Amino acid sequence: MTIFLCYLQRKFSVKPSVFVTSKHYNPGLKRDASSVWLEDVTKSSCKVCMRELQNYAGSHRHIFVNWLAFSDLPNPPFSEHNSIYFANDKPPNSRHYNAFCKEAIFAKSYNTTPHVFVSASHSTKGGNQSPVHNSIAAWVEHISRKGFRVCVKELYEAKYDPLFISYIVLSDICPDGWDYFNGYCYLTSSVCAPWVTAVSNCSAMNSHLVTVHNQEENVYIQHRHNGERSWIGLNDRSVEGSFVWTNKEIISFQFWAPQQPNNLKNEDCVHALGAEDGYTWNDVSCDKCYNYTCVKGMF
Ligand SMILES: [Ca+2]
Ligand SMILES: [Ca+2]
Ligand SMILES: [Ca+2]
Repeated sequence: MTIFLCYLQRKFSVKPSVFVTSKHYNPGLKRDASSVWLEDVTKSSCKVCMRELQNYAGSHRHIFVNWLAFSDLPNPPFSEHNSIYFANDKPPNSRHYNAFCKEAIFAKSYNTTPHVFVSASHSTKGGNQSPVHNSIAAWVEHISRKGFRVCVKELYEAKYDPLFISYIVLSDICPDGWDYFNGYCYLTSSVCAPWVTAVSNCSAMNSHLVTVHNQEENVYIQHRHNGERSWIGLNDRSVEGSFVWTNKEIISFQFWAPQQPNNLKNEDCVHALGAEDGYTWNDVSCDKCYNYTCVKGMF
């Protein structure tokens, strides 16, 4: 029985979600088997417990525990998290091979089956057993696009305490065909279109013609067009000389080419010029045909 204390680096304002895995740095030991779980998670600390499941075969060194604690969901990469209460007040069902199992429904709908991670969290309060009596194993069965089944088993003693299983869901961050960059999903057109068509094509896909927040995004978007010119969401169609983004965001970043915008013969839409022109922008006629990139928030 090993207990690690995980001292959280800061005190959380609420009890965090904690996930643990163990890693044995001596590969190829055929008899290795262990269960890993959490005890007494609080706002500032927790205990990670591990039990060796096989007969004692010498002292096992070089076991490392990786743990992750958070209160706000880090998205990406995770799309949702929650915890499931297991009262465990009756003996487990033999139909479930003496495990306790529950069905969980995802809060979101997924286009493809996501990945699910679980960790069991036990408390020693309220007459529950102390860690030395426990060996709690939790696992996932039958993941679908709608939900999953999660099971838990006490491997060491016949007493079953209440506990929580925390879970975290990892899914594709962007829809099929869209690429992730720095918090957004991007799709680049395969054919050119006039600016207004580009705007409506993006909006038909629940996205908008790109808004450029900074130089990093400016370069990224233009690289998607292999150095060719491409539409961006900036325009002065409503009020001459007053440039706005199609999604109405107010952004201080602009990257005009020298002497631009010049509104030559009433140019009201903006394209990016590509690497050869230092990723700068120019106002042109909205009727010109350029490829474009749409952007949307993550799944
Ligand atoms: Ca004008
Ligand atoms: Ca203009
Ligand atoms: Ca111009």
